[in-house]
Amino acid sequence: MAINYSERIPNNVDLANDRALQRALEHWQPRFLDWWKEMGPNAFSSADVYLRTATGVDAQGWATYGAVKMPDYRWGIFLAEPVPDRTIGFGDNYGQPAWQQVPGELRSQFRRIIVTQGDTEPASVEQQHLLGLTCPSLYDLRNLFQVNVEEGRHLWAMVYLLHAYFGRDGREEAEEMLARHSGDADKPRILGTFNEPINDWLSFFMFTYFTDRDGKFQLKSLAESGLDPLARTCRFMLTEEAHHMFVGETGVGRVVKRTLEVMKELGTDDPQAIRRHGAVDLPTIQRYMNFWFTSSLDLFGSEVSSNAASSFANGIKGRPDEAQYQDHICNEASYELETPQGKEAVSLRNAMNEVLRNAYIKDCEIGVKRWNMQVKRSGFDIQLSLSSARFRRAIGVWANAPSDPQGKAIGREEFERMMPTWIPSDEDRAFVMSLMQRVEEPGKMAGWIAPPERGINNLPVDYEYVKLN
Ligand code: BYC
Repeated sequence: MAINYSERIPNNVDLANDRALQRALEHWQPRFLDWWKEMGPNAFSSADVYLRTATGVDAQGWATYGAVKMPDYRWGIFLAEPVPDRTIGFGDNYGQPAWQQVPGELRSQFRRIIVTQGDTEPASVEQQHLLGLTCPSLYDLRNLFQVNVEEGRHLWAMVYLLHAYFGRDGREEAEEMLARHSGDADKPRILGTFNEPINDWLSFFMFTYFTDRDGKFQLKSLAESGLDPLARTCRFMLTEEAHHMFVGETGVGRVVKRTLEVMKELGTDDPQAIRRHGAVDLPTIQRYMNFWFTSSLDLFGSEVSSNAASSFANGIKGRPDEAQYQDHICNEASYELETPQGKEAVSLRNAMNEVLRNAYIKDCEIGVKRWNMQVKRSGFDIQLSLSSARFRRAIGVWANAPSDPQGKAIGREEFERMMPTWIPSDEDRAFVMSLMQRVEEPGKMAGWIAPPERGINNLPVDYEYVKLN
């Protein structure tokens, strides 16, 4: 299924044959570009960036590489190939043909979920708006921009659905996507994490490790949706998303590696000595992990959610890899939930957010294990870890239950007093910021991060991935 690049909006949805939709999207396109120029990585508009662009949605076509100036990147609409005779895989409509249009009675629920998903995409570009100015290498700069243009494309994916299936309401929502802004006091982004500043690269790597991974799980559950165009859009988005998490996992891994080199060289794990040597001590890395992991846990919503139950029942949002389960209806099963008041059995449908969150936590553990292997191989007796899912929660049953990072209940006063030792303090942030100096010589790395093991698309690490012009 080739993508038609001769049109103003590249697409594989036969846009040329739906003139009204095409006109509506062509009307939105210049607004998107204005937003990109204002809120995107605008200091680098004239740079040539070695980017991958999709030219097809199959294995051969979706990763074509070449030098592109970001404002000329071809944002478009790409859906994965349809599955012939696809049926709905879960909920009360199990086994019925997947929908090609939105059922009238589910319209507002679908719209709400598509808007929430869509809102995160431009939010992340806004959060990362200034990061390029302090890149640790051209390799990293290119990865940042790859992530940014693809988040822009993921916004296109959701805006296409809003325009194509939700009429005037959808068009209004598409406008609002560009009117809310990350961290804006009056019109913030919808979900908490997407209003947190990302001013330094350690935060960027944590965000791409922890928060993009929430994206993976949310997209996987929407890829199961009974609404076929939504499912196909999300399936294609997931191919792009994998690179974002790679950037996070290898990014944190390279920071850890450099720290271990400094620890070996100095023969100490003293944080101040390591900092004086220009690397990030492991306890600081742990605090950054605590911050972004706990914030991302909130993105799954409340443990008990009637919204989640009705999304599942109605065939709107399934579980990641729904085929792995025996029971796709879940109207009788229950789920044992831990709450501050003790164990509580709730209906499985009501606990769907928690099912997703637990799958996410397991996935987060994989990278942490890899980082810890590096520490162990270096001969140090320190381990990084994920905090408890009860810690520092703002959404759900644990929201007003102060605990330490291990999940042990503590008093509010102790919780507040200890917080600067559990998540980055102002001093930690100032120190990490002080390391953020731009390195722009091909192949050179900032002193706080190790080089990557290999370059992009079989090119050497010292390739000039961004020509700054
Ligand atoms: N912050 O019934 P509940 C990604 C709201 S990341 C603020 O528990 P529900 C990406 C909730 O909206 C993936 N508010 O919620 C990553 C609701 O408000 P309303 C993003 C929150 O509906 C990196 C109220 O609390 N995709 O793609 O069961 C870079 C009651 O909550 C938060 C999606 O999220 C929060 N953290 O589930 C770029 C998928 N959490 O409506 C991109 C679409 C909850 O009552 N969204 N609230 O005013 C959903 O599936 C669901 O909306 C949620 C929440 C999972 C978010």
